[in-house]
Amino acid sequence: MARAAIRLRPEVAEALASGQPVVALESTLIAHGLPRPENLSLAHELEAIVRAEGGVPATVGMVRGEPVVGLGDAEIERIARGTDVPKLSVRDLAPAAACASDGATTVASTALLASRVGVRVFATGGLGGVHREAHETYDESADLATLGHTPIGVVCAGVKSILDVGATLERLETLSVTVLGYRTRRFPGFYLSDSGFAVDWCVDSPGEAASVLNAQRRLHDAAVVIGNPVPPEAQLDPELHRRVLEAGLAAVRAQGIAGKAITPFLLDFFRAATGGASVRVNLGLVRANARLAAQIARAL
Ligand code: PSU
Ligand code: MN
Repeated sequence: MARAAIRLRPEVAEALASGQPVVALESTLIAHGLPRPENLSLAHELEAIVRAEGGVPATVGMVRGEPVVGLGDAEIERIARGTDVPKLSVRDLAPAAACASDGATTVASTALLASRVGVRVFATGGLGGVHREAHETYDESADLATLGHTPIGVVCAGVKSILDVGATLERLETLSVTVLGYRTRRFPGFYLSDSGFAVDWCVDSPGEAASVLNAQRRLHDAAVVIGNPVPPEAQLDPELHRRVLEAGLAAVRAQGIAGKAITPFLLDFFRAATGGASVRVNLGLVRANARLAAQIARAL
């Protein structure tokens, strides 16, 4: 099947050709998940973290209709500073390409584009998943279905705690997505260290995670989620989290927020309601995930 052209930064293409470690990074987190200007400094910082661990960073996004694995610095800035950069899930890639749009890629579209060109590890914050009112709204992130048929390792702090975590784990099981805890048997809870749910498998080192990725590759084409929890001392206070989430979900209903606007709305609601504490947790966990992803890529 002919595939749409994906542009690689030359350094990324060389690293892939010579088997050097490459780590994909997503851009929706940058464009829609974090306040400005921290979003741009984080985007650069994540690339520096990957380099410090001996890896080559490849931030993924769309520039003037071209899907890119390995945005240049000016392109990262364009996506971080742009005022109406659309959030592109997999189904949005084709229309955005056809109208030469810029765009920020979600976990789903980042994983897909990165895996297509041979990148095997990807770092993000928290996966999308089943929303709490999904029994009425059917709102389930395309992240889940895409990971079910995309062979890549995704280092994350679990799924966003604004979601129905139990239902999301059930869907990941149905979709045959492997879920590992990194040095824990508890599934991480994004802003919280522990989501309240257990995982069946645990790895204790980057080498062990790499062994699972290597074994998975010989078996079938689904993602391996590596859940890397925030340390308990760095998590958001669970009681504060509970209260803010309740208020945030009420605001979603009252203001009629729907579809792909819900996740960015709730993340920003948390920022405002926690006086920025949620942003500090989010920045910290994404940095930790980029570091671990680079260590795993090196161990491959
Ligand atoms: N992780 C974060 N912040 C984010 C996201 C992940 O720390 O903003 C983004 C990812 O791009 C993920 C998206 O794919 O949120 C989920 O959006 P939705 O629920 O609309 O599928
Ligand atoms: Mn959704």
